[in-house]
Formats: sequence, C-alpha cells, structure tokens
Amino acid sequence: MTVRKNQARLTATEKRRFVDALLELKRNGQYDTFVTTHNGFIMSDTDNGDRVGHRSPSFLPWHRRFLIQFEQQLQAVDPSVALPYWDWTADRTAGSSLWAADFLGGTGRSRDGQVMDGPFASAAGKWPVNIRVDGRGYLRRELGAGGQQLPTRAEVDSVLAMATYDAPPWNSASDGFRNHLEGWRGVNLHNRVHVWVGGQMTTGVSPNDPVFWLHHAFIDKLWADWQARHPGSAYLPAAGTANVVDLHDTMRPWNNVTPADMLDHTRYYTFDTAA
Ligand code: CU1
Ligand code: CU1
Repeated sequence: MTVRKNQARLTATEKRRFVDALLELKRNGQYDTFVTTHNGFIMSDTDNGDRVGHRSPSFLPWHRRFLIQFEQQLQAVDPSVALPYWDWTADRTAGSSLWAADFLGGTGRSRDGQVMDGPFASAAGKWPVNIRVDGRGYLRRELGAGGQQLPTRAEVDSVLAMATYDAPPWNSASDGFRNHLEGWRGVNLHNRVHVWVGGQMTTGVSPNDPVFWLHHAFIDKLWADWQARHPGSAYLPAAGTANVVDLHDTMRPWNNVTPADMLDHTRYYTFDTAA
C-alpha cells in the first residue's frame, strides 16, 4: 500500500530513494513526457473543448490522476517510493530541510536563478531541462524572492471551511473551495506557492522542478481533507455543463477517467496522517 508522507518526516534513505527514482525517470526520458503533458494542458485550457487541468472544477481530479500516473512510474523504478507532500504552512522558509543538498537543493544564484547545489543542479549533469519555455536548459528557482510569504495554516483553514466545491461560471472567477484553493480568488493557496518558488515553477513547464510533485501532493491532500470535513458536499458540476468536466465526463488526455473515478484516493494511496 502506498503511503504518502510529509517530506519533513522522510528518513535519509527515503529521500535518497525518491531522488534516485526521479533521476532514473529523467535519464530514461519518461520524466519529460510528464512535463510535456502538463504544458500541453496549460495551453489547451484556452482552446475549444472542456477546460481540464486548470481554472476549472477538474483542476483537482486532473492533477490527482496526473500524480497517480507519475507515482506509478516512480514505483516501476523502486516499489518502495511514494510521493511525499510539502506542507508549506509548516516548512515555510528557504532554510527548510526540503531545500537541503541531500534532497531538492536550494534556491538559485542571483545572477540567473540557476540552482547550484543538490542532485538537480545543472553542474551535477543529471537534470537537463529539455522541455523549455525559454532558452535556458537548467533548473531555476528564486525562493521567496517576490517578497510574498507562503500561505499560513489559518489561510488554509479558511479555504477548507468553504462548503461548496465549485460554482458557476466554473472558471477562475468562481466562488467556492476549488477556486480559492487553486488561488484565483481570495487568500490564494496553490498559485502563490508556484510564484514563491519561482523559476520554472511559475510556468506551464512547472514539473521541471521536482518540488512540483510535493506541492501538488499537498494540494491533493487538502482536497482529501476537505472531503473528510464536508461529507455532504459533492464534486460539482454534476451534469450538463458546456465546456466544463462534469462528474461523469472523461478527462483528456486519458479519456478513460472521470472526476467520479478520482473521488476516493484511498483506492490508490493513503496519507501518513490517516488514522
Ligand atoms: Cu498544473
Ligand atoms: Cu500547480
């Protein structure tokens, strides 16, 4: 059974095995297919057809499916690995062990944002950034450089308190849990963390930074926490909504999975906080 743990509680061995599995997926080319898929769905969100990955109700089930597929690829390399989650309400500075050289490495240098330490530094030679939105083939970060703070636990709790999953017009203007969690309205949770990390994390090719997976694993956990807190609240919209993924509509690019299929994460994994 896959148990997703808080990254702050991983042992040195667990960190090393997670990093080694990431490096192997990068080496064999599978990693970059995930970057391409994510970037494609940032783009296609503005095309005709259903909005799928972002700015829409399916933001949460789309990324849940995306993370499950990635985790399964990691486990094909090393069955002991699970996606860790980054609770950025607790580990909220560039000095967190998350950013140490034995795990994700730290912030970028001031000149060009290039990450200089850890397994994903360009100089280590194992983490070429191949899927690019600019000419730069190295991992970049500017942790906290924008002057904004990471979201607080009180801000998270204020969003978890919202009882309605989503609402018309089902986009970045909507009121409700999904849009406040995604960050287009209100205190801004998910989007703000992408901006706080900086570099590729602020772009459609954000999965180039391995912290993408830890950030989204926590966003995914917050969805599960919200479900547990509001057992009477369903995924919305239920049916019949144009250009939006309804409960039983399939999601691109898989076309064989619906939001309804993604509602129970315990079919796939649990969290270390589960009783
Ligand atoms: Cu995304
Ligand atoms: Cu994201």
